[in-house]
Amino acid sequence: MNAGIFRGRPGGEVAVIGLGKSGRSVAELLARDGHRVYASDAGTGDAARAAAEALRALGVDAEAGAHDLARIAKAALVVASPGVPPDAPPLAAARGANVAVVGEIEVALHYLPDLRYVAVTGTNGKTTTTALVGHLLRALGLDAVDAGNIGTPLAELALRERPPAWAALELSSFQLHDTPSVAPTVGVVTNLSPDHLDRYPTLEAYYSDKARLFANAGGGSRWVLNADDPEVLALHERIGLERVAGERIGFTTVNGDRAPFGFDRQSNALVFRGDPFLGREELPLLGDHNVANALAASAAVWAAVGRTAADPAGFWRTVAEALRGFHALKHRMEPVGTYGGVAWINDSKATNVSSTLVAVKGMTRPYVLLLGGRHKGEAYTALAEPFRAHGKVVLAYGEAAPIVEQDLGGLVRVERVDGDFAAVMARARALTGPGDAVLLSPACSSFDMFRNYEERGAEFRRLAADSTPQQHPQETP
Ligand code: UMA
Repeated sequence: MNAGIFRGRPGGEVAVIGLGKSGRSVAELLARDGHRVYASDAGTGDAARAAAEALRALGVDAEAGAHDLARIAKAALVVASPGVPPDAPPLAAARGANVAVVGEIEVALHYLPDLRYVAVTGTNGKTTTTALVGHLLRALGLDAVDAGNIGTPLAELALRERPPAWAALELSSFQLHDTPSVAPTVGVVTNLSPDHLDRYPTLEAYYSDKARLFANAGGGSRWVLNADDPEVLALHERIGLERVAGERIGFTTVNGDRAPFGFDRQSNALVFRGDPFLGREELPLLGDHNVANALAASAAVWAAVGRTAADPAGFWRTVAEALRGFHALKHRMEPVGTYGGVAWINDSKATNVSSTLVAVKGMTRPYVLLLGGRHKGEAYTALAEPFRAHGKVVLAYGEAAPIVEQDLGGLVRVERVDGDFAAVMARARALTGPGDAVLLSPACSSFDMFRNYEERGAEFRRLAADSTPQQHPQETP
């Protein structure tokens, strides 16, 4: 039995809070190692019940529909799922009883002592950057898997008979909050802007969690940082560090003098120390933000393995070839089809205002913007000016509709749709014609209408196609 994570209270029970993906994997991992595990989820739905049943079959004492707070207060260790807010009753009970609380990633890292990993955090672009890093590592011949916030819990890798040697690990601020041992081979910060203000009391608190990436920086650490973002460059100060130990490697899309990895607009190429390694038009991703993501990922794999490559020219050839073959991810500016001349674009992953800003700035044809869902605390006003360039109408929907209307109503044309998501889609269809687009880039979470952003994106895709069954999707321009 592996007792190291128990910080002086070995022998007791481990309480796992939440039976989503991470809770399920980590409960299984701990039980397999011989620990007594009590896993609970407040949810009463089918998913929570099924998860509890599956875990019971593995010897975990699992329950759906309630948390036994007294039992949690007596645990040796509490493992929190990232979606459980710190002030939720089970975590408050643990803290009140001085029980250590860690996240699933912390436990998984403990069981993966030999894992080398590139940890990617930031407000936007971290999923695409993580996918790019994993794709590049594999192209370079390494045994690498994408994990963390991108979708596969790290604990799931620890459960494998043969865990991978490398991981491209996306870390959200929620995950960083509870991962005191984080010590990546290479750490990446893509950019920073306000997000999750529904969960964090202040922006400072959100940035401080991001800064925990640097908590165990040492002489051998390597940090890939967005040199165009002053918040990123000063992030370490949020946890009281004057400087971060290790090497800092910058990337820039603005000014090549700032950093070794850059976008040279004159030659329209991605460059390393002035030498081009990929033409911009060869990167099959839209928007400058994706140039930044590709630079960040290239810098990360250079820092991880490229700098010591026996054949540097071969390294850059492989990186370029892999970048050329990368495909856009689902729910991120994903064209789902053109029906009756209207292009439908799924950017359901845009769950904050800065992410929607990126999408709006990337639009080049007239469009209707679907904006709404569960409000996360940010104002929507910043969207007005870029929206005016090509936007026709903002359709405000879901719980956030009145706030969207209030913020944008006087600035651009806003229409409120009070019905369900099908009603929103029907209204978008009525307002568009050949040559137009419908953009779902909601700047809100999906939880008022859907289980998650993936379900929202899938419904968008389905309804877009469903509306015009007589027509077939064509390539989106
Ligand atoms: N719950 C309780 N008690 C509470 C509160 C919640 O039992 O008091 C339960 C809920 O009923 C639910 C579970 O806890 O069943 C919540 O689990 P979770 O939301 O942590 O879900 P997982 O399936 O474990 O997914 C998590 C990440 N989710 C969140 O951070 C919200 C996934 O990121 C991640 O892919 C997965 O772990 C694997 O690492 C998703 C996400 O939305 C994509 N991330 C946010 C984002 O990108 O903005 C941060």
